[in-house]
Amino acid sequence: MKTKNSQDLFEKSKNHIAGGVNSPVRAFKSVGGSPIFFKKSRGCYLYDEDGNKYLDFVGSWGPMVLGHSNKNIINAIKNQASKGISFGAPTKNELEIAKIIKSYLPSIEKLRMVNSGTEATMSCVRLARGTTSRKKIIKFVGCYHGHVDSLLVKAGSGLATLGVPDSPGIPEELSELTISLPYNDIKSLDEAFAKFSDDIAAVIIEPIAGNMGFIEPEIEFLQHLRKVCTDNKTILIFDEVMTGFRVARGGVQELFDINPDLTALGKIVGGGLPVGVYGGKAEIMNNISPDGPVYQAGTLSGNPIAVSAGTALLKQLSDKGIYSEMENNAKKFLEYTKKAADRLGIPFSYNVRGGMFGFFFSEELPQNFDEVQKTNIDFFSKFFRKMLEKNIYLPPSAYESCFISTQHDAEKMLKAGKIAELSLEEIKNEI
Ligand code: KE4
Repeated sequence: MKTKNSQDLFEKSKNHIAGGVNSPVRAFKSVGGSPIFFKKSRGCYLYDEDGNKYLDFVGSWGPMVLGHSNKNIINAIKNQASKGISFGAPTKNELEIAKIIKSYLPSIEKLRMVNSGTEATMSCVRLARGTTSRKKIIKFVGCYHGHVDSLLVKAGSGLATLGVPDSPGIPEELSELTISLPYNDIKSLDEAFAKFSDDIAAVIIEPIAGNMGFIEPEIEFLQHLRKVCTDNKTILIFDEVMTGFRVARGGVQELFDINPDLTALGKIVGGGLPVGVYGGKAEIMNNISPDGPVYQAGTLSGNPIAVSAGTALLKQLSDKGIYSEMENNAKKFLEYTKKAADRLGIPFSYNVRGGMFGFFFSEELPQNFDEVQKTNIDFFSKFFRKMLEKNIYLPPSAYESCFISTQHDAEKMLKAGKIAELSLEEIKNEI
């Protein structure tokens, strides 16, 4: 496959943009090779600068749940742009999208729009601390909530110990306020609450984890988490930036019927434009300025064009049947690939919910980050590169999840399974 133009663009970009990319995962560092520069997209396909066409399993990391270049979203963007780009003042567009979001996620009584998932989770953390006058936060190892200082924290040495920075530039004094626990582990959660209960402002979790590969929680773990937060007056934050409108229209909270106190949203809610949202119980959200003392603001928050794109997308989710259809289509790819892997003696496990799925080169599905690290990460990189050569664009990291759209029909997904079989046959001796 010719990718010379992409390679040249990457070399040039590295002289002007940090790492040559505007977000680290795009640089292909964990899978090797040079990143692909795209110039066009349509439906379930991406087109690169060398004229190659790819079946897209990344979907801009989630937003493209209706496929690329959805005509209603493009028309909404054009229509709003012709009237005005940004006013820095309230618009009725923001009222309209707020009502739609609340109708899809009824645990959200009041919300605030921001410009990214990171801003949404960062605001949830500050609001939780401001509301409870407590300082500590619990998160889970392998969950990613954006590049928020308080949440870029590695687990401490033992279980339920104070966190340590996961990046230079974050003071230990701040990281020590975050406790990072193993996902799906009720025992360490109870230990942390026993140790710090009266100072835990919030627990933040990806209610289905998508940033350590696709890891589903045990329902008992999530139910216990809800109970222990209620009992300790700790605010439960569901980070549904990835899972909102993705695994089900109402996210994981609809899927498992468990309501958080606050929810962070992003990705799909902006229709591909920069939008984040946080919201939840009115009694908590009323603490946000200007009505309350907890400060949060944003020049372009609720931007009319971004909100119009998000509204146009959300309005097309009226038929919840698209989620079971996407799940069934994803299974066409996954089951075919699993059968091929079994025939070739390659350990392969997978999981899927709605339009989101993940797979691991391991016999059993991992239940937490430590188990993910024991899967064959190196073989994933080989599989990624082989699939890319055959025009299938997987997420360039074993620690990500795959996202499909309503445009990824059964025929295309079955064809992708056959390409995966060919790919596995060509690299089976490298396992
Ligand atoms: P953004 O600030 O990137 O809009 O959202 C941060 C975020 C928050 N919460 C969850 C659960 C997320 O998955 C994300 C961002 N996801 C990554 C993909 N794993 C975005 C891709 C990237 O960082 O380039």
